[in-house]
Amino acid sequence: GKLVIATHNLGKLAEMRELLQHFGVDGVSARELNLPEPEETGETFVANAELKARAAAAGANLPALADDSGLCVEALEGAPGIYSARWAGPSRDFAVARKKVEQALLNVGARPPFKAHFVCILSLAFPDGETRSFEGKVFGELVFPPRGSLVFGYDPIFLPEGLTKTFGEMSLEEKHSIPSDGSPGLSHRARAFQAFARACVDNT
Ligand code: ITT
Repeated sequence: GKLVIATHNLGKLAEMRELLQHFGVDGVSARELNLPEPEETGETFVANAELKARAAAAGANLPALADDSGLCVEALEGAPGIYSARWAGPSRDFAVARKKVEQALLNVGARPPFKAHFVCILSLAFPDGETRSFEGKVFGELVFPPRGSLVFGYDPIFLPEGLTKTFGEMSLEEKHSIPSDGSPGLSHRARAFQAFARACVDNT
């Protein structure tokens, strides 16, 4: 069977494709199918992930997997949170978004360590509307100036707890490794995929 990867974000698409390969699943993206991008009107990660998954499943008449994710900064009371993509403006310039986070921290007089976490909600929806969601989180701190050449979103400013490299300095394999002994993977997205995989196994 085919699965729609319900995202229009190319950085995310690359990561979701790679993570799905761990489970031998291939997907076709919402972009490739020319599915319209639904407006993210939800007030939570779960609401937005479910809205995107349901729209794609209905549009393609296939199961669809959506990801709603974002960066939550403690000193900013969880911002940018569900607005993480929108902080990059209509042209989706994340150099601008990263600067905005730094400026916002200055504005509130925050001092390092700038504690933050990434959240990823994965929602799987079926054409009949049935939907299931899974969560992954990773905690760490923000560093300025940004570090690394992999410049997907907020990766160059996020240093995961206990490590010395930012997500921007890691290869995709490092960021997404899913240990075979069942211990948690590194990224929020890897962890959400692990929760997803566990639920599939429990159901068989
Ligand atoms: P779709 O809705 O089409 O999937 P989007 O970019 O609008 O794409 P979101 O609303 O979920 O997706 O926005 C989440 C933003 O958070 C995303 O644009 C990234 O910039 C950022 N983000 C999420 N996961 C990230 C990661 O692993 N590394 C860096 N930034 C990330």
